[in-house]
Amino acid sequence: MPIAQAAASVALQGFELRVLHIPLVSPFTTSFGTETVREVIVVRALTSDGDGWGEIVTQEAPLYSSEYTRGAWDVAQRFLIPALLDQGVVAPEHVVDILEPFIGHRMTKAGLELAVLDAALRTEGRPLGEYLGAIRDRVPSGVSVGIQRDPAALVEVVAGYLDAGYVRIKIKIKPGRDVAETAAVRDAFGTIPLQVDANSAYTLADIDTLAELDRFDLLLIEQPLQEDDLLDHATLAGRLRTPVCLDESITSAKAAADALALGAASVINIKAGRIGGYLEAVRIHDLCRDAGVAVWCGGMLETGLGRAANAALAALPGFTLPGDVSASNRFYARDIVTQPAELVDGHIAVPTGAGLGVEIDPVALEDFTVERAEIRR
Ligand code: NPG
Repeated sequence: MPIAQAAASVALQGFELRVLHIPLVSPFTTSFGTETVREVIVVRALTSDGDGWGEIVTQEAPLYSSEYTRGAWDVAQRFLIPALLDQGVVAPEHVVDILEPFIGHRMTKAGLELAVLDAALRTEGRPLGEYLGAIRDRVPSGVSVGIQRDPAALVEVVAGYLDAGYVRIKIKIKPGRDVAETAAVRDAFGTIPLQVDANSAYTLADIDTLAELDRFDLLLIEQPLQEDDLLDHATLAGRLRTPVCLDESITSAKAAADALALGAASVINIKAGRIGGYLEAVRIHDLCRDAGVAVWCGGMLETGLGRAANAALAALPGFTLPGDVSASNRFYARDIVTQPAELVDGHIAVPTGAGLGVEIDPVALEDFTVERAEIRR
């Protein structure tokens, strides 16, 4: 179901970029490191009809992928924003074509596209969910749980999220912190919907360990091997009963089609940042739906801006598994929007207002800003 009706064009006057440092409520540990503060770039598109907001989900260091905040900060100001401002009047659907000559930098492109899209949809009074093709007004909410001190501590943290109402648990794993952790959660909570995420931490030499996870009836194992290990993922998928889901490897709709054709994955995690925007996300959704492949919406510790957009995306019909679309307070004591996402009955509401459907809290935005730049036509 491609975008039914294109959005209005906007007359771009400039962009404001801000690097924010937002403290996390608790440290978040993955196979590639521990975060205690979320560093993120907030984008404001300045147009003749009003502002639009987006977010660039890079992290401080290139540990999840090759992108990182200072690289995004540079490429946005040096190349991507000037290319958009050169055009003057821009339709959101053309942002990707205008930026296409610049290789990679998908998270930065996604943040810029979202800001232009938000500005256009706000002008029209049209909600993002409606524009993308959402069919639900709320989405089931899963939570991603970082690596803890030991299995007992993990069980305690998971218990808290289950009490809060999260409908699916994902635990982060890495070599040596996998089978015992998964067993502890299964033993403690029985048949809850459970999946694991390795963030590329294994190789095919670990196949026997990964096969041990088969006995836990997981929904899926996410990104066990490296980003460019498509063939190895296909080999692994042939040896596991647990469905293999790809995240880091899926950098575009083309990459998704290739992964499916190779048998490297049977489930796809869709993150708009990783693939260059919400419009590319719809393309992956559509091709997976046509192929009968389940997708779910990943998360990148988004602020209330990206969280609102993710809820809208996850409301499309092909998102048949709960996503990492959790409440704002899973990560933040204070968000930068006035209506942070809340968990109600295990779900997150899809915003109904125009564009992203959330408003910036200007005081919070200012308080978290560590650097600001403005680029005008
Ligand atoms: O709920 O926003 C969330 C976080 C979900 O675990 C999560 N994200 O590998 O999927 C991931 C991981 C991540 C977060 C990766 C930030 C990179 C940056």
